[in-house]
Amino acid sequence: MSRIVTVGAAQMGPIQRAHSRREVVARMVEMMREAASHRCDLVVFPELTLTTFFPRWWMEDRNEIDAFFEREMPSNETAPLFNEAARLGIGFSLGYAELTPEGRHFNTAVLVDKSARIVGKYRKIHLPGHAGHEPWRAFQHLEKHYFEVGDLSWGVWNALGGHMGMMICNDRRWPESYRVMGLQSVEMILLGYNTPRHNPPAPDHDRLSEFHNQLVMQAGAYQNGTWVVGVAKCGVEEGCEMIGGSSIVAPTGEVIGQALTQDDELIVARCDLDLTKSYKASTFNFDMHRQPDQYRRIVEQRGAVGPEG
Ligand code: ING
Repeated sequence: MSRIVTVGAAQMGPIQRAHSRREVVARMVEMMREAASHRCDLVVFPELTLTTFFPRWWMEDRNEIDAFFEREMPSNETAPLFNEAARLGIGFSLGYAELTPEGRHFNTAVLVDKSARIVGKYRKIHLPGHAGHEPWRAFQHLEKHYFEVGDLSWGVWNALGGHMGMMICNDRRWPESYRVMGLQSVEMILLGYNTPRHNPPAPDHDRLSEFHNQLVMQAGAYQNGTWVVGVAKCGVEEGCEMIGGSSIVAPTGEVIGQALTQDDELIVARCDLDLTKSYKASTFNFDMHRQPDQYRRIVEQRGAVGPEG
């Protein structure tokens, strides 16, 4: 018995500041159609898919900033994607900058079923970078300036044939993100990322960007007995190179599909959700092996405190 979900990881190449949402959505519809030709059940789009990665700039004008946000989803510009998905009978996940009616700003992702209904929402919790303008940097990384910390935790939804969860970009570097969903029996985690190759505070890490990207997704998949689909927005955006390496990772920890370019590229894989079972029943049988009363420090303490106190 197997429960196959055919997944399309829709890696997006660069989106320049001048690119309209209409142009971007047209590219996404094209990839949705290609996914349909491969009989995909589900397409995963990157983080902040609709615009260039604007946290690379310091902005103060409220209107200039809010122009990068979506007030509704779907909107006039994104409706063609929802309509095409419904026509093709394909579910998808989509990352975008959310501006709520109450005026709150989040880095958000939605899970959309095969009839284009939004069945899940996640708001990014681990916001990397910095909150203030730091001109010494080659480019800014101001997610802490533009977004609030997400307030929806990490949910898992029974949709698209299995237990689906979402996280966004920097979340994938933190084991807690995977484990919160692992404790909800997640079978496939959908995530998008925008990862500059250069990390100004730690330039010696730059050469390891792709390795760290793989390492965290493979570890998260194996340690929680789940599929992980990580999808990049990549290439050179406004002079800033972002890594590709979109990957489909099995619960075994093995990468079974990977992008080769830094452009729009669809990676397709047939993912058997029942591959998760042997890990959840043995090595990572949480109920049998975990000792939560020994883990209190993880929840009660934020920063590290050494033995010298
Ligand atoms: N981007 C990066 C990421 O976590 C980053 C930020 C880059 C962190 C390099 C560490 C090293 O992939 C986003 N958008 O979170």
